[in-house]
Amino acid sequence: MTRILVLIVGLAVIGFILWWFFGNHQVASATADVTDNNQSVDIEVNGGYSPEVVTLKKGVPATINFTRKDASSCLDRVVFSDFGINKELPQNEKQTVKIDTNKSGEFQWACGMDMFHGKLIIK
Ligand SMILES: [Cu+2]
Repeated sequence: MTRILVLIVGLAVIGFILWWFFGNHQVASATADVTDNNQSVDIEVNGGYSPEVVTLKKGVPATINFTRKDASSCLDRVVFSDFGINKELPQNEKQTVKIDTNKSGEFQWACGMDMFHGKLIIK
């Protein structure tokens, strides 16, 4: 009886450890809402990007709306190097970035210092 109890507690502890290390690290991702011939996604910038992974539909003009809540200057620019975009993000203001979706693939975006990253998936 005691052995079964120990086994159950042991499994519970292992489960908790697995959940702690792996369960919490899910990356927030979003797929753009497509309306007519346009798709858009809102991203909150606060100690990083939320969502951090954005999926866009190929060939549909896309806009990504960044709103920076974070006061630090670290995140005050957003850079899409593959698209030649480097835009200022004024605090608490919605800033729209237009993305050319004619080419499929995975593209990174980053803060002005290349410290925080997000990923764009066009397919
Ligand atoms: Cu930075």
